[in-house]
Order: sequence, then structure tokens, then C-alpha cells
Amino acid sequence: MKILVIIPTYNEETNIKKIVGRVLEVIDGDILVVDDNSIDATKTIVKSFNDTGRVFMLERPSKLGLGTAYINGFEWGLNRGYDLFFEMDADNSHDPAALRAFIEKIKEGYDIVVGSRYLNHTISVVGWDFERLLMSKFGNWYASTLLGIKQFTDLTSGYRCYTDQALKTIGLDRVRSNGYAFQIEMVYRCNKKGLRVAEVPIIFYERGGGLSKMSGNIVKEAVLLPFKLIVENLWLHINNRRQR
Ligand SMILES: Nc1nc2c(ncn2[C@@H]2O[C@H](COP(=O)(O)OP(=O)(O)O)[C@@H](O)[C@H]2O)c(=O)[nH]1
Ligand SMILES: [Mg+2]
Repeated sequence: MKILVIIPTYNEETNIKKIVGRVLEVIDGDILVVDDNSIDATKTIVKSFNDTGRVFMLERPSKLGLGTAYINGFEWGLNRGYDLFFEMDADNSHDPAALRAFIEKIKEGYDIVVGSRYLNHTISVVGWDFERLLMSKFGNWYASTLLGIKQFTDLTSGYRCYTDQALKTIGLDRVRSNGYAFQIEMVYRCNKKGLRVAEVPIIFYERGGGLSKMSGNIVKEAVLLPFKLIVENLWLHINNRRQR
């Protein structure tokens, strides 16, 4: 199984060396950093791993968003014959030690595995204040209720794994959202296509250093997403009936 861990970066010089080094140790696979023209030392640090032959970088011209960073990364990997695609943050919020648990789930026959902070009514988050936690929990409740996918406990998690088949089935060209909403939309579309989605427990650690890229626009996009998907569904339904 050819594994690709995709790590999107925007100014992650304080974090990138550690995460790349640890991922290389933990699994037998490659890393693709998708960088949006970071103005700090991120790119130089990534290039310092060149001699491993396992770390690649996709350089984009400007900060174009997390969703399209992943979509460009998926396309890069699909064109090169990778079988398994991980999403992982650069800021050491995700512990590479958990990577193997995802692979085990894939071997059980799942198409997508999402690392969840909230499995079995627990909260596995280190370093968040109450407000941040409340926002994440409310966001998950809101989206999962409106979209009718309450079986999933952590729709916005950015630590996950997809098979190549899953990525080919979803229809990546339909995916529109770019921030947190991107993660929600991907689970929704996978589930809708009948792909098998599993959750595994993870512990989320607040970023090691540097700044969060979260913004008001990213939150607004996530609030609107369920309505967009509901309208899209209705539209597809009406069109299907017309064609019959
Ligand atoms: N390439 C790229 N990476 C991004 C962008 N926005 C966020 N990221 C990366 O996505 C990951 C998650 O973002 P982060 O700011 O940590 O979000 P938070 O954990 O919710 O605060 C980090 O690795 C960021 O560097 C973007 O527009 N482009
Ligand atoms: Mg983060």
C-alpha cells in the first residue's frame, strides 16, 4: 500500500520540522506538503528533507484555502498512484502515533477513517479554553443535525484518511467549501455515496506555535454549508424526477 500524508501549510516554521520528522519515523510512506507561499522559513525547512526522497512539496502562489490545498494534494497523489491519503495539520495538533490505528481500520474494510475528539461521549482535547470547545461542539451538533448524519461525532476533524477509491467516488470537482466546511462536506459526500466511514479516537493538542488561520469567513462558510447541501439535494431530486 502506497501511503501519502498530505500536510497543508501556511507559515508553520515553528511546527513543520517536528511533524515531518515524526511522520517519517512512524510510517512507511511519503509526505506531500501543500504550501501557500509561506513568508516564513516553512519552505526552506521542507526542502531540507529532500535527501530522504520521501518528502515532496506542492507550491501554490498564495493563500488559497485549506480545501483546495487538499484537493490539489489528492490530485497530485492520485496521478502518482498512491493508495491511501492522510490529511494532517502541520501544527502538531495531531499525534503521528495514531496513524497506524487509521491504517488498521482501512484494513477492516472502511473507505474513510476520521480521527474523532468526541467518541463515546468523551472530550479528548488538550489546551483549549471553554469558548473554543463550545464552538467546536456546537458546530458539530449543528452540522450533523441539519445534514442528518448524527452518527458522526467529529465532522470538522482534520486528521483523517481516505482510500484512492473513496476519493475517486466522491466527485472532488463538486466539493465547493474551503475552510472547516470542507471537512464537513467531505464526510457528508462520502456517506451519501454509500462509502464506509469509520471514526477512531484521537487526542487533539492545541497548536505547538505560530498562529491559527481560522477566520470569521471560515465560520460563516461552515454555517451556510448545510443549507447549500440541502438545496443541492433538492435540486438533484427534482431533476431526477423530471428525467423519469
Ligand atoms: N496551504 C494552506 N494551508 C492552510 C491554509 N489555512 C490553514 N492551513 C493549514 O491547515 C492546518 C490547520 O489550520 P489551523 O490554522 O491550525 O486551524 P485550527 O487548528 O482550526 O486553528 C495548518 O497546518 C495550517 O497551516 C491555507 O489557506 N492554505
Ligand atoms: Mg491547528
